Amino acid sequence: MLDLWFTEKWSENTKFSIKVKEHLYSEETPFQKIDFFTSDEYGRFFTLDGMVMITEKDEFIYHEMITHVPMCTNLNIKKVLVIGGGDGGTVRELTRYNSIEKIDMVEIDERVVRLSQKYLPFTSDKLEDERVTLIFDDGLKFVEECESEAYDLILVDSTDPISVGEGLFTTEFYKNCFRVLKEDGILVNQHESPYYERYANEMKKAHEKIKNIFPIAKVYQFHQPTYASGHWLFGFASKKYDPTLDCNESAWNTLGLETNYYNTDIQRAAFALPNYVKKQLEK
Ligand code: AG3
Repeated sequence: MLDLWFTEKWSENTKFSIKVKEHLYSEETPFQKIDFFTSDEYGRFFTLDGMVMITEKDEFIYHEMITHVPMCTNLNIKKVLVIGGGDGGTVRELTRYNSIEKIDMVEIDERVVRLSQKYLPFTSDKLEDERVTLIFDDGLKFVEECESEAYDLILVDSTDPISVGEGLFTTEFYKNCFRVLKEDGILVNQHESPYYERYANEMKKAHEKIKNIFPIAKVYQFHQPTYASGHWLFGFASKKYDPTLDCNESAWNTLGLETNYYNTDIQRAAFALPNYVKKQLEK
């Protein structure tokens, strides 16, 4: 039998491939193309418009890093807004905090959620938690219509700024996030990658916009083997708390949450950036 490979173009001259055991399902929604696969190396994985969103083997890295960094910075976070995140992995990590009272998840494409509930139980199994409300709507429109100071934390778990993710990388969106956050609110957003030019350009543009709106605007890194170059970033924007100075390391550690990537040494270290990344962000 012929080998079946999933291949994603990382740059004009670079491709990344995963050997596929089975192509489980494929669907074109009004928003995007969704595919689910199984593989020996990465377990189950799913793609949007041909780009890897999560794999069973490495999703813990992304979901722990988007969640625990802001939570350790402010352990009093009670109301959280997740934008995107249809696979449920970000919500899963949030539900581990008993102190969180309310999680609203705004996902534009209901099919991503329903199909993740079917094919990706390891990320979607906490979407049923009673604190979670699912809203199927455009995140840009949602924050525009949302009342001011409604949330302590906003997590933007988006795709790239092409197609459906585009509005979530605009000044208008970031300004509304600022307004919708309480006076000590935090925004963490999917911030692309510094390595290949196409992604680095998006990283620079996003940071430029965010730092003009939030008094504290930083970028932190993590290793995501299945995203272009494996070197990926989140943005940390905040009205009051600095994630390297105000983090509650000992309090977070007494919660006893078991994690596979995140720890409180990484909380500080992730904000230490290589020179070539710093230079790009300063420009
Ligand atoms: N969110 C997508 C991150 C960006 C991936 N980009 C790419 N592969 N080109 C992941 C969703 C996890 N809940």
